[in-house]
Amino acid sequence: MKKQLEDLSDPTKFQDSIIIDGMDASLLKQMLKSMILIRKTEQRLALGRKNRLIGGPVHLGAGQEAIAVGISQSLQRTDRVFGAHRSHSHLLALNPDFYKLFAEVLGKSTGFSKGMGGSMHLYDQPNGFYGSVPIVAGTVSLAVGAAMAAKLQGTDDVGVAYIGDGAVEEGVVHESFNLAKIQEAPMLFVIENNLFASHMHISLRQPNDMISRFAVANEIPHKLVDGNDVVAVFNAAREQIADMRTGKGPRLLELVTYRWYGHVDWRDDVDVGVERSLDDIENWKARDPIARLSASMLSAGMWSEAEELAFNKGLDMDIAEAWEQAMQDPYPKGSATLDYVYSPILL
Ligand SMILES: Cc1ncc(C[n+]2csc(CCOP(=O)(O)OP(=O)(O)O)c2C)c(N)n1
Ligand SMILES: [Mg+2]
Repeated sequence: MKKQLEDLSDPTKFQDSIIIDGMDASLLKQMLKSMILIRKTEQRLALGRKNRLIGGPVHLGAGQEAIAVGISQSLQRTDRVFGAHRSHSHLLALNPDFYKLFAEVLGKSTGFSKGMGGSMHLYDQPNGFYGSVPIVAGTVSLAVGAAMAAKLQGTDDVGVAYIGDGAVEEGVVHESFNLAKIQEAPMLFVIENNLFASHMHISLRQPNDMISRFAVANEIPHKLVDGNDVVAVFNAAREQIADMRTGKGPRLLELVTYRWYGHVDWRDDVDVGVERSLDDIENWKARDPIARLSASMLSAGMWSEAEELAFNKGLDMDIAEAWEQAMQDPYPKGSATLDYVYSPILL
């Protein structure tokens, strides 16, 4: 395999603090807190799955939080964001309501999709999250349609699709790149290149590890960034989204990252492929997007250990309370399937 990602895919690199010069302190705090909230929410989900309290599978994105958090700072509520099977972070970066996520994953009527969807069918349109589905690449063309609609409606809204390196192996993604370009749709293709699709490393699936080559093929301007550096993600996305809002057409952002857990559920030592060693996982944990931002802010005097301790403590309590509440919440009534899933109209 041709290795065009070079250092970005080497887990022993980029483990230090990140560059935050010129960044607004309150924005950095907001991004740090958002990443911690997503991490802790997913850790609670991991525990719920381990204890068999959650019935369906959960795909956790611990280690990848900087991507959704960095991008979402430049989004507005009327934008149209689409995810897939690993989308807790995509939703929580827009709406940090972990209680509604817990309720959804537990199948309760108070959840984001009224308990009818679970972890892989999330929906929060009022906050810009148009939906996620388990079908890999299943939402990408829908996102392009939503972006085209935003343009036709004369708004400055944009479409966003989070796409894995594995999803790019679905033909519809390439049709979507082409259509977005030919229509100059305000569409941001976010490639979360975590080097794996289920248990298979990218070297076993593709001749080249850099997904941005497909942007070149479709003449879509693109950027390739360290996905574990939230400031780098923020800056790249801000520039691209500003261009899209002023009618400059689609953009592609490739973020190189890694997931800490295995493909599905709470263990990191199952479904590992030949290339995923426990050493790699430890090295990638040292490239933790949260620890790197926290270290930079601590040394710049923008954040203190006491502040971090107090924030973590308060959040742990809120998460524990939300989990207990969601556990006690009711399941949907049987009639909910006709109200929200199947049409009650018999043709
Ligand atoms: C159309 C389709 N094919 C296969 C699967 C099984 N599947 C679920 S996730 C996944 C891997 C996806 O990899 P990637 O897009 O890189 O996302 P990641 O899991 O790394 O976040 C596969 C093959 C599926 N859900 N849908
Ligand atoms: Mg992947």
